[in-house]
Amino acid sequence: MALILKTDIDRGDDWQTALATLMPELEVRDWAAPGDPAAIEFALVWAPERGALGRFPNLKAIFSIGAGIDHLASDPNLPAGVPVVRMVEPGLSAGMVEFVVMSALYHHRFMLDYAAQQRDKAWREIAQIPTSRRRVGVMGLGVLGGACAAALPRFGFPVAGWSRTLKTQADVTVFHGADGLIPFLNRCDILVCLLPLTAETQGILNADTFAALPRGAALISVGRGGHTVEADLLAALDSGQIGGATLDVFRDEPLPPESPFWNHPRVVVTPHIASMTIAETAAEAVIENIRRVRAGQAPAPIVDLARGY
Ligand code: NDP
Ligand code: OXD
Repeated sequence: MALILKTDIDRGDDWQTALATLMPELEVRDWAAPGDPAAIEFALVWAPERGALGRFPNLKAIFSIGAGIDHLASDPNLPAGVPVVRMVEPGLSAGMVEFVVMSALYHHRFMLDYAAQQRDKAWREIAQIPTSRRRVGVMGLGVLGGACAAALPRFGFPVAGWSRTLKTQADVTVFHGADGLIPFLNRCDILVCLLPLTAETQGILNADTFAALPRGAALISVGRGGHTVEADLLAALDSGQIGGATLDVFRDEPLPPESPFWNHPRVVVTPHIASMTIAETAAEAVIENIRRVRAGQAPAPIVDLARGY
């Protein structure tokens, strides 16, 4: 029984160790040295080259190393009939909650203004407002968005969420579908995007969306770069319609040196690190799924490739 592993960051050893600890009989092969392709039953991958998974004729499941599966769904030659399983693991959720709460507090406490004041050596107090008057909205109430929407009320923020289908969640005002979008946006002083990238969500952070937010709202973009129409965001930042943004994901990654976001005074740029899969905890989810498949059960959660998430 062999698994082929492709990570994009230098985490190969973490995975090898974590998988070997839980299932010593699983042979983990490196992407660059797959050996006999017919022996590979499982793939654990991040951003494989298009068509490359087709090399393995006996694949029983494809595990995405990340929660997002757009890196797989965009492959027109993905092996047919092989379930694609997205990553749900506690380390990834915990990291995203940390990042989103930190970023919401950063904008709430005017830290962009204080960073500018520090550069100018200006000692000036900005009147503080309570979190109860700063409304946060989370686009996407799935595993990660739902966890963030659950954490934010603990700081006193009134929280709303928007999803494709109707959800219920304690302490969260819920909106859904196309009809729910504008009413949702109208009450977001801080907007968090944690949608998957699909045909429907591509370009969803655009001029119309920004115009529906209260003036001066902050954006925390942690889903995918393809959600944002970057020219529209720059225009909204420059006009003050968007007061500040934390951008972790971009259309082109790494963000090119010439991007205006790097030096924009109202933008915090991070290199797609809002949350990272932790091999130690994620290996448990992968091994549990391998056990399920070997027992004749379906792995979970399987992605609906037609829907895109
Ligand atoms: P889930 O699949 O659990 O949740 C997706 C949510 O988005 C669901 O609530 C879904 O609605 C909603 N949604 C999907 N399409 C639409 C639509 N057209 N309109 C409204 N709502 C929609 O995903 P996760 O929470 O696990 O992950 C979300 C994304 O976060 C990933 O796809 C990835 O792109 C990104 N990510 C970014 C990271 C980073 O470091 N920056 C790290 C990890 C993930 P419904 O509930 O009705 O199905
Ligand atoms: C993910 C990511 O999808 O890291 O998990 O972006």
